[in-house]
Amino acid sequence: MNARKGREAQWEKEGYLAVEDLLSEDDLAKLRYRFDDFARQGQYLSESTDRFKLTSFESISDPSAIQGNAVQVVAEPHEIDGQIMELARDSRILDIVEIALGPNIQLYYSMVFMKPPSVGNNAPWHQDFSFYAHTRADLVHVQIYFDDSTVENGCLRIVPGSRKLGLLNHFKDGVFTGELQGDTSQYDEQEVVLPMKAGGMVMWHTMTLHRSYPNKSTKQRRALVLAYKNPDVRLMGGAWNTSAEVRSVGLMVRGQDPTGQLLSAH
Ligand SMILES: O=C(O)CCC(=O)C(=O)O
Repeated sequence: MNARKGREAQWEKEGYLAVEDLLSEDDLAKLRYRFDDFARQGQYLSESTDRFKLTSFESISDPSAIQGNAVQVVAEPHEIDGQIMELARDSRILDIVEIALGPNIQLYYSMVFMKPPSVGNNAPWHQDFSFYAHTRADLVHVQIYFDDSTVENGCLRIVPGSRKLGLLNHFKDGVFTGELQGDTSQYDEQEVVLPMKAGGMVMWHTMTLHRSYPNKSTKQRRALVLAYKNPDVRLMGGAWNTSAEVRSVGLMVRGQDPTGQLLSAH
């Protein structure tokens, strides 16, 4: 089986792909500088903005840890940085995304995701689709690592094949929690731990169950997250089968939008 066929088979069966050595050391160096810049800009903010999501780390007792606010998320960095925009359109990434979505690919959103040393965030089991229901689950998330992502600094953990479970319950007492509810022990047992070297990428299906632990190491873990979708998949909202439904949102990065929605007037 050639590499592409092997990846297609793994994607179909397991709902994730891990690709090492996607970016070169040069690619990484250019963007690490930019990530440092984002972290510095965050130091001047006293509260989160639409662009910078700060997390307060004051309660952490480890004296070597960051104290006070630190940037955890930079939203839509491709809008403010040409190199990140270029990366979102990079054929090395899109060739992998094409395995999941086919030839027409839309960038849905982007995010710089930082896990500072000793404090980075805990993400319990969840399916990304629970955050943004669409008319079909033809969406993927890509994480590109700018530092080694290790067991110690809170690497990604996924449940292979879980995309086929459909959407599971993330509600408690009628309120959305962003976290899988109920007994999760069967998923704990099935999880695959995915440490990756800087320059590698993981792609997972929007229904694939995943989680990560906080960063317990002294090393930061920075990643660029790119969410892509098939352009004929529509965000649910309004009347789903009429022209009044919510319009497709995003930037075409490969192929065409067969629905014409991005150009249509309604
Ligand atoms: O990489 C992580 O630590 C968690 C990422 C995650 O859960 C997500 O992007 O949905």
